[in-house]
Amino acid sequence: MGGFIARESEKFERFSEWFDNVLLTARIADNRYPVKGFIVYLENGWFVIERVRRRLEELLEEDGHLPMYYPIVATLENFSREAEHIKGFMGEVFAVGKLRLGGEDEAQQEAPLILRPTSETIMYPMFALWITNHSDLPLKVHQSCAVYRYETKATRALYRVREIPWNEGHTAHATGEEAEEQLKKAVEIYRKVLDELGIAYLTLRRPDFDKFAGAEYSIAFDAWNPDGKVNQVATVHNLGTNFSRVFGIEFEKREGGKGYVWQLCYGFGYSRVLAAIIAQHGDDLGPIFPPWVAPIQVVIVPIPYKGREAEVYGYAERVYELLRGGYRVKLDEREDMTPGEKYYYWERRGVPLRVEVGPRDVEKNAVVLVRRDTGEKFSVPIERLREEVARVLEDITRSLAERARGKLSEQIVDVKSLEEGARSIEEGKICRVSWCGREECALSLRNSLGAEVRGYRYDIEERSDKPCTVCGSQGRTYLYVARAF
Ligand code: PR8
Repeated sequence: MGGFIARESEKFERFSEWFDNVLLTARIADNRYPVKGFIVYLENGWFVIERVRRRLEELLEEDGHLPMYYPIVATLENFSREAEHIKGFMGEVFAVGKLRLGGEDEAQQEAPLILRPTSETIMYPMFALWITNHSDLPLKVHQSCAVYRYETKATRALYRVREIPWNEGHTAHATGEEAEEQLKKAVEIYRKVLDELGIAYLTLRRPDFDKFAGAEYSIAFDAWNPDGKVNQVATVHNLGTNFSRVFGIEFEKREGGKGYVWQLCYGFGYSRVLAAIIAQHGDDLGPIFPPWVAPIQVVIVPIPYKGREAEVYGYAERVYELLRGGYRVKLDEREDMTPGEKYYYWERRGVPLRVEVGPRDVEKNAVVLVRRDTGEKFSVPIERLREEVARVLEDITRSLAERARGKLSEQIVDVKSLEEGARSIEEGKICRVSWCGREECALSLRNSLGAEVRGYRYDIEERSDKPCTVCGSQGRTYLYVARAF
């Protein structure tokens, strides 16, 4: 039986309204909390984040990262030790201290603490205590927590928040080469999770003027968004010995003598990944959750005809029992709603698969499966139910990913001139621009196109044989330029 092509014009034409609406109706998040940049994660949004968190942590731990938890506060003194780091973050730090009550002696006030905007300066003094010998290396730790940034750019639910739920990984190595090897593994782990979610993204090496504060260089995952603004969902930074020198993380080398450790840090933004899932896979009805993270994977809707209610409900129970052990399944037996209202209700909550059971299905010993992503409907004999559900859910995962990748390549355009680039940015495109490799040309692109230079490809080597779009000299590679959240 046929289906329909999912309609998704809303998110491309009116992204903000569409997104805000979806967050509430699908019970993902509520943005009305009265402190700017802080939101409430509702049951479905938090469920998805939890699933993603567990998968990411599993992969990190398989790779030898130790789970730890560090304090949420640091002294200003520690935070200020790495010069570039503090320069990059100082404008975004929340300070905390004892609430001053009337009449209290001001002289007794302690120096304010800072709320972690990221944890390098909290973890690394401890690393210095733990690492003394080459046998203590590598050290790899991770934690899922929230960090706090007093963002000055416009805040936006999930995309740019001031309380940021993330996972951060931090590693220390004996040599620069070992750190480089680990960097590739970290990129691989992030790629795996994003790929399993069917999110389509570019893996870019950021230009030097946009690297993480205190890093040698930064790799970023930029996911596409329907409005054309890219969404940086994760980053991996090579810190070199910049932090180990100021925090004194020194060790006895195997070959004798002392050395500073080589470090990496990487962060995976859970709220932005959730935003990417919603924005890339969703349609006019709402979100479509990839089955492995969906709060409800299968919903069963009975279609009770007059006089045959007991028969249909009994059969629906049987279907429920068959699926219950293997899936997150919901049997919707509400009596005050029609089947049609129930379809709409669960579609808007992103449930990837619906099972319909009516009197005819009871007679045939079958059920009807309906895919949320394509609307495709088909009848399945009950004895093949479990394997068909598995097959269809897998196919939904695959097809969401494929569709998202297709959109990414549609969004990227090759531009030959600055005027064409500026126009394309206005149309919500990601521009690919031939570049000579000089920083001043990259900076000039930012101004001419009115967008951000996101960097060049890290996953593949892209050689340009065209002239640099800015200065006309021989191009070396391509830069990706886009607006960003
Ligand atoms: C680091 N240190 O800090 P990063 N709203 C939502 N997500 C955000 C926001 C925000 N305001 N700011 C950042 N993120 C390094 C690596 C330890 C971990 C998310 O790196 O500053 C983004 O997905 O690049 C970003 O890629 C990630 O946190 C890491 O932040």
